[in-house]
Order: sequence, then structure tokens, then C-alpha cells
Amino acid sequence: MTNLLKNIRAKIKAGARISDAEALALFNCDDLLAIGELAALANLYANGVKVYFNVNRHVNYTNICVNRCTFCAFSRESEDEDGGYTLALNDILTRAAEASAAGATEIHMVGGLHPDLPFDFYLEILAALKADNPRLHIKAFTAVEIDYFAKLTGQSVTDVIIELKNAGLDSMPGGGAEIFAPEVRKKICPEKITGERWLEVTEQVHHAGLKTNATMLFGHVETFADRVDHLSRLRQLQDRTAGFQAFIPLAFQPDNTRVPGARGVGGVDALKTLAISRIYLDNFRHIKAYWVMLGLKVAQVSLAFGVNDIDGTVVEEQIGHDAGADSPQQLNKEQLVDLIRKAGKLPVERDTLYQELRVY
Ligand code: V47
Ligand code: SF4
Repeated sequence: MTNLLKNIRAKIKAGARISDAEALALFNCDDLLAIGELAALANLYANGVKVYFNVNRHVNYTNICVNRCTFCAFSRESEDEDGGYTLALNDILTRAAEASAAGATEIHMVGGLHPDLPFDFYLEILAALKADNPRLHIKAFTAVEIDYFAKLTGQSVTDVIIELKNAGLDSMPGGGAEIFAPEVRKKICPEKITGERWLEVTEQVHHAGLKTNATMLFGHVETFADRVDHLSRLRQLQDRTAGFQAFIPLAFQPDNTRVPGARGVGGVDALKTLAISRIYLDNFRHIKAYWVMLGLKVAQVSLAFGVNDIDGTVVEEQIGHDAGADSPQQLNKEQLVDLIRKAGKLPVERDTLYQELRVY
């Protein structure tokens, strides 16, 4: 074992932090199994053999978006464009009612930045969802949408969050982070808020008392140094707020996208990135393998590479599948339990805030 790996093992055992330079060295190291073993050790200290999943349903209320990120195959210019849509309130409520009936504890709702919908539309959705399903946790909107609502209304981010919270918002997912480095954003999402703004909005969301997740879209044009920079900014913010629950590296799906020179993600890169995230992000308790983007097999193997959460049943996924993801649209609880058990781990159904609902 090289000195790098020996030193990192000693740090993990001592509960000490690895540096940015060490994280970069890990990305450049070819010993995938050794990195995975270190990540598994870090995860064993944090979570034992438990692997979490939840029963949820994704709802994408519209794919109309003014941003048109080049990596996004989901968005459309307007409802007139082929495949463009905006769900009516009733459609959203029907999906939530179906989810509740199927035992879901969470609705995960995000969408494009629609040019015409008023802020009241979003408040109305939240209030109606809560009135119909008081026990369903609403995890919705990203920092990108919050910033958009603030611009739309001329209100401060804090006031927007307070209104959303009063209407029923319980927590936020981690989308829109992509890669924070400005040079990369210029190529993959030139119209999107800057990485700095994403972090600033998220910090305010945490201060308002809502938990969020964080993501990183990887495998397009970013360098390993860009990934480390992204992780580093997240670790710093988490030191300040402790508001992040899970970190979710999202494997780039290239079909129908427009990112010149994008690489795509192989199994080795996916496992290494998940493992290094676990080792580096010592202040994130949960590292999530989003099976939709990773594929079921890599997601399952990742449970031996430091991952302790495999997301949920999802039910209706558009963002990854529009970009060619070959995973199923949905999994049921039994499939998730089976997948975790066959990886030698203990399946635990959780709610959005990681309260344990049932150990299998
Ligand atoms: O922000 C868009 C990504 C995200 C592509 O917080 C793509 O629990 C891969 O954030 N290839 C939305 N990824 C999904 C997301 C998420 C998913 C699951 C759980 C949670 C959570 C959050 O999807 C976007 C963007 O980064 N995305 N296009 C693509 N072609
Ligand atoms: Fe719009 Fe989000 Fe797609 Fe970017 S990733 S085009 S912000 S829906």
C-alpha cells in the first residue's frame, strides 16, 4: 500500500480530515479496491452495516425552463415544443394521492424555471398537497428555483423560504449544484446561477431551519480538480451550518444533451467518486447512490464502497431517462430490500429526515 493510502487510513481511524491534495491524489490513484476499502471503513464508523432507503415519488411539475443547460435533456422552451408540459394542480394531487396510497412518506418535487407561472402557483401546490396529505413530507425545489422565485417576486431569499415553509415545504433536495467551478458552468449551464449563489442560497435555507441535500453532476467536461473544489466548498458550508443530510454524486447521462466533448461515466469512475466523497466529506453522514443515474448494478456494488443510502422508489423519473438512463422507472420496497440484503447490508426504511421507520 502506498504512503498516500496508509496516511489516509490513519486519518480515518483517528477521525481526522483528508486534505484537498489527498482527495485529488485519490482521484488520480488506480487502486480502486484500496480506495473502496478505505471508504467502507469510514462508512462503517459512521453507519455500521445499515443502508437506508425510502418510499417516495418524484413529481416534475414542468419541464419548461428558461435556463436550457446543455447537459439537460429534460427541459423544453415552451409548451408548444414537442414534449413540453406543465402539470395542472389536480395532476400533482393525483400523483401525491397515489403515492400516499402506496405507502410513500415523501414527495420529491422539482421542475424547470417556467417563464410565466406566478409564485402563488407554487404556494398553492404546497398548501393543497399538505391539506390532502398532512403526513407526506414535501421535499421540493432547489436553490436554483429559490433564487428564481426571489427574482420573480422581488423578495429576499429568506422571505421566499419563509413563505414556502409556511405553505408546507418541509425540506429541499440537492439539485442544481452541478459543478461549482465557473469555467465548467460556462460550458454546461451558462444561464444558471453561479456556484457561489447556489451555496449562498443554500446557506440561507439552512439558517431558515430546513435541511437540504447536495449533489454533484460528474462525468462531463470537469477535471478531477473541479470535483475536489466542489467537494471542498460543500465541506466548508457544512462546517458552518450542518444543514446537509446527504451528498449525491449524479452520473452524467449523455443522450439528447449538448455538451461538446462530454465523457460520460464508467463504473470505475462512479465507484471511485462515491468512495472519495465518503472519505473526504467527513461531515456528511449520508452518501447516497442514486440508482436512476448509476444503474442498479453499480448502485448495489457501491454499498461496498462507502455508500449508505440508495434513495427511494422514485416511481416516475424523467430527468435521467430523457437523457438515456437505462435503469428502471421505479423500484418497489421489496426490490430495494433485496438489493441491499444481497450486498450483505441491513436494509432500513427511513423517512426524509432519516428517522428509522423499519429495519428489515
Ligand atoms: O440538478 C440533469 C441532474 C438533477 C442530467 O436530493 C442530470 O435527494 C445526469 O438533484 N445526467 C436533479 N444528471 C436530480 C437531483 C436529485 C435526484 C435524486 C435525489 C436527490 C435528492 C436529488 O439532475 C439536476 C441535474 O444536476 N441532471 N440532467 C443528465 N443528463
Ligand atoms: Fe432547467 Fe434544471 Fe434542466 Fe437546467 S437542469 S435546463 S435549470 S430543468
